[in-house]
Amino acid sequence: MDTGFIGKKSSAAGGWGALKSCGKRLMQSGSPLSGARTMLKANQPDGFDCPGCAWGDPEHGSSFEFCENGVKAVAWEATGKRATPDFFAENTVSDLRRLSDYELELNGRLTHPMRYDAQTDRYLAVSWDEAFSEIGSILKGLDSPNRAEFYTSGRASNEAAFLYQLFVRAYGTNNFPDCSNMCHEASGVALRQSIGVGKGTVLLEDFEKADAIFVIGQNPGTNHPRMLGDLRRAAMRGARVVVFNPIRERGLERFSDPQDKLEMLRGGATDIASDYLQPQLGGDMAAVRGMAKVVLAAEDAAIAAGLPPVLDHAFIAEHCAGFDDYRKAVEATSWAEIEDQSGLLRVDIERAAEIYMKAERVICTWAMGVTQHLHSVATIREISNFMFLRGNIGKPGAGLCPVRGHSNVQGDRTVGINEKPPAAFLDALEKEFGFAMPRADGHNVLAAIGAMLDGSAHAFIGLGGNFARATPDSAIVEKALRRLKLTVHVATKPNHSHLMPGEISYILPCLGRTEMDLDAAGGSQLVSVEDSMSMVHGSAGINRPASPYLLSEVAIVAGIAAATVGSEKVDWIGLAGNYNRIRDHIAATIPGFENYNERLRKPRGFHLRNTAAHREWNTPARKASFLAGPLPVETVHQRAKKNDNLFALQTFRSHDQYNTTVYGLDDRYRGVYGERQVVFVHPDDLKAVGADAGDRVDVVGEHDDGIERIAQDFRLVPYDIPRGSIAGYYPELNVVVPIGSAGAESDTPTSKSIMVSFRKREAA
Ligand SMILES: Nc1nc2c(c(=O)[nH]1)N[C@H]1C(S)=C(S)[C@@H](COP(=O)(O)OP(=O)(O)OC[C@H]3O[C@@H](n4cnc5c(=O)[nH]c(N)nc54)[C@H](O)[C@@H]3O)O[C@H]1N2
Ligand SMILES: Nc1nc2c(c(=O)[nH]1)N[C@H]1C(S)=C(S)[C@@H](COP(=O)(O)OP(=O)(O)OC[C@H]3O[C@@H](n4cnc5c(=O)[nH]c(N)nc54)[C@H](O)[C@@H]3O)O[C@H]1N2
Ligand SMILES: [Mo]
Repeated sequence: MDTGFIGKKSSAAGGWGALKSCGKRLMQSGSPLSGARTMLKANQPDGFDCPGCAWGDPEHGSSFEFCENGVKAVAWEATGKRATPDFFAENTVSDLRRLSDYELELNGRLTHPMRYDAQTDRYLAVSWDEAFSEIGSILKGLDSPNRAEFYTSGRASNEAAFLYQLFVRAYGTNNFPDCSNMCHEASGVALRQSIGVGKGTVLLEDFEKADAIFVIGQNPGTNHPRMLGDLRRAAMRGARVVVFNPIRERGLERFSDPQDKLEMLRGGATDIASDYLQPQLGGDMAAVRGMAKVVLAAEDAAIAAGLPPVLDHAFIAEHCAGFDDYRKAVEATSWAEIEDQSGLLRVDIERAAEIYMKAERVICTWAMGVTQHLHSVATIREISNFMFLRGNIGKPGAGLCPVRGHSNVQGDRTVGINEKPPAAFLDALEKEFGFAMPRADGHNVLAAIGAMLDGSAHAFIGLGGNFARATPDSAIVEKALRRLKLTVHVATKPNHSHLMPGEISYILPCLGRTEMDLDAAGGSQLVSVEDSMSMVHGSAGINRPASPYLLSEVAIVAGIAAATVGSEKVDWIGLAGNYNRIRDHIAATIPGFENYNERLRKPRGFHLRNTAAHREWNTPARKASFLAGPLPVETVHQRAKKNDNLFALQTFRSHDQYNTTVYGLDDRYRGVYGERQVVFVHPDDLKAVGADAGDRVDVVGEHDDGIERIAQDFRLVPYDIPRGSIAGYYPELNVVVPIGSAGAESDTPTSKSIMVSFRKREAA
């Protein structure tokens, strides 16, 4: 579709555009040569884990194993710019608050621990000792440990995260709001119910064997570019790639692999998706149910005609529970419901189902387009049901693959960042460390926000991340943070959460992934991370630290812990001086980490065994469980389409950002340049509301809780998107994402289906 006035879109994802962008980033980093040398160590056995995404690393890596957006992530961290105490002296916090996320982070790396001075409205440099001791004394002074919220962003290493959870539990609470509460929580919840383990079942090698790969609600061209290499190889050997996405994402259509020299020289590109279905927002459960309906009907027809069965009867009989109820639920769902909710035609669903039935081995991947809805858990259960029909789990080339976001978000959960910790894990910690662990469930992200709003929370500690910008209702969360007694942010660069200080507030600057981390004896030491395929491997930085005053995240956690709970029961500082000792504790308390220190040093690390991949089912029924249920009565989109000026809004990522970190103002693959305040709308919807392309509007939240939510001044961009669905960028649109709308069972904010309307702005 010709979208007229917006800029030219790249014709294929990747390719020379991506290489050009890499060069530009390395130049901007201030030291292109050391930047290039840094990139050669990305995701290599002896290098660091790219802080970009959680996609796996191949066994026989190419000489470089990174992508355009990995380069951005690394250049962003390896910048020559510094946000020094002088910078904070020159700018009041109120001044800084007027900067955009992009402008703020452009100031570079933090160099000193900083404490907020309310009198002058400025951050002033302090010593680490002062910082630790004041933070410790405030935490000790709270009347209950449950008054503090301990946030984690998914970049923290296993070592930092394990020490952090140990400290927080020694302090006495399970309040662990975590970025995964806003991310893949629904995947964990649903997969534990369906297959008994909350992680994906495939390895990277399975992508070489699959006959069909279903990619649902995910934009790997931007968010997991190395995955495109695997999809491309699959497409080239004839595997079908079936995409479900309301938007035609460029990377899923055509991709030119910068790692393929011939393709680059010929200026060629490979078609990725063989079939591209554009469902309505929140329509995936209906679409998958539709495919299941086709499969079950084909089974009946095959039996009647005396042909071989379509279902994998041996798998269902030996491994599954609940099949009969599921069959009834599918039969009870009408095509009218399926078509209306999915926004897809029956013939298109049938075509996708044909591909599924012809394939012996199918992988299904998904990300935020599936997990950030009201009925995400039910949708993922439905994906599992569908995959069970033909035994597509626990065999080579087949399986379930939630593609994680942050580079160690999966590992953080594995090592204990969990507001609802399993009893067996707490028992193991008690045995290892000899003191009692808190047993009551703690707060997730939405509960932590609730506690800040009702005044029961008094302190917030953030191990990385940008809580105030990543969470829904950012305007409300900002006020809540500023009412706290203590706010502490461990960070590499200044961000807006730092500018919402509580009564006492600290910014504690830490080493990044790419930087050398020295042990007590002055030797360089390793941390470790777990990718989406449950591979645990080491990561050692190679760059000189951005400032001599930085501490590692592990050392910062240890400093706060020692000042808060004392060192009688745990030798915090000693552990921070030698991460091997932390790993020994992990090995002693968490299954799968036996001989951790030794296995970590193998080239690709080691794999954490996934029970479901071996067809062992830790579900209540001890089987792979078909979990039936009706479709949602009505999705936000179905409600919105009854009224011309109501829309279902999804908030997603541009090609030039890492979550709340904005690298630049372009979104090359979608043809947007130099701005982020845009909303993508179907041309007929523009007509229906009497607007023209390019008009500026306020996006008004229509969640019916009486709260006024307005995102001001967005430009309307006509786009190939289903009618009634619109899209725009996070975090700018988080002011209209309501905290009161959360996924059933996952409690994840519904960032991909928000009811909004447009209000025209007067021409300036
Ligand atoms: N460069 C870069 N890499 C990243 C990140 C980043 O910001 N930048 N973030 C990291 C993190 S934390 C995460 S979680 C991942 C996120 O990776 P993605 O899940 O790819 O992230 P989003 O940009 O939110 O894209 C969601 C995709 O789902 C589609 N979608 C939205 N709603 C629906 C729906 O109802 N149904 C279907 N079928 N599709 C839908 C959107 O059109 C879009 O293509 O990426 C990680 N990697
Ligand atoms: N509307 C809407 N909201 C969303 C989403 C959405 O799709 N739509 N996506 C959600 C998802 S999937 C996620 S994961 C969350 C992300 O939420 P967060 O994890 O809280 O946010 P990030 O933007 O990834 O965090 C960026 C900050 O991390 C710090 N940082 C970077 N590297 C390091 C490091 O090595 N160590 C430390 N200590 N700090 C570091 C930097 O200071 C930077 O400012 O947002 C969620 N919010
Ligand atoms: Mo995420």
